[in-house]
Amino acid sequence: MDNLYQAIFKGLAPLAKTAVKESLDNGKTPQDIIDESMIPAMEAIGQEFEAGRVFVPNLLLSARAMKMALDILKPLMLAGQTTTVGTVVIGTVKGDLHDIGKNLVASMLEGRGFKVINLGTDVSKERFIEAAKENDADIICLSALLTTTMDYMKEVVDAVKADGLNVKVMVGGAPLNQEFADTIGADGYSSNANEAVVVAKKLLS
Ligand code: B12
Repeated sequence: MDNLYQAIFKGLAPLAKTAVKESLDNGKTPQDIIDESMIPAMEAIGQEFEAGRVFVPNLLLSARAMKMALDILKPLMLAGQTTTVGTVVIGTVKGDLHDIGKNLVASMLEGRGFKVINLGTDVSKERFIEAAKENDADIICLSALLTTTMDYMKEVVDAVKADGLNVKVMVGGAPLNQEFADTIGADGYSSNANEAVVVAKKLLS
């Protein structure tokens, strides 16, 4: 439990900024920092919330600290990139405001050479399709964290098929699994941001 883990867990954004720089100075890569400190801290605060020991404001503070830290790492992950592997449109589906995991997936994809159009949260099927067309996207990535919003993913998949759009759809988010992804007719699924890159590359090949 290093300083960055503590800062995100406690929702202390200024401390998170200092701690992320400290970790970089200590020779850690952005990937190590995300995997070893940031994701575990978010998981831990999530467990505290589920156990009723912390509340929504604590989650918001942790989410803010997480975003601040990620904002510092993002340019470093993009440094030196010249070619684009493919284009991805990503968003959290309609009705859902969770964006931490989705932003991590977006950053990982960007960091590995994808052009990423991040539509944010509460995104409708029409907006996904419109953005995919506008940007000639190869993949649409859908995120959902609520059992009440994950079903909307099927609506997006169906709308993409009905439109005849030549684009793959990849889904993810804590309540999902491969079986759900198969059931709704998604082309790809991953339970985490690192594997999302592997799956996305496979979908393009
Ligand atoms: C932080 C949080 C919030 C924050 C969100 C802040 C933000 N900017 O995102 C706030 C406080 C706003 C919030 C609000 C709510 N939340 Co909330 N929240 C969480 C919490 C604690 C953590 C989520 C998180 O960020 N995890 C960390 C990230 C890194 O993990 P992740 O999102 O799973 O993403 C990873 C993978 O899933 C995957 N992935 C994610 N997206 C994608 C997409 C693709 C394409 C791929 C391939 C992979 C992928 O890769 C990511 C990185 O590895 C979870 C509990 C939990 N343990 O998950 C509850 C949780 C999701 N929330 C819950 C609830 C109920 C709510 C509220 C309804 C609460 C309320 N009463 O108001 C509202 C809903 C608001 C809305 N309309 O969306 C429930 C959902 C229960 C359910 N069955 O649906 C949970 C599970 C908590 C609980 N047990 O009660 N929440």
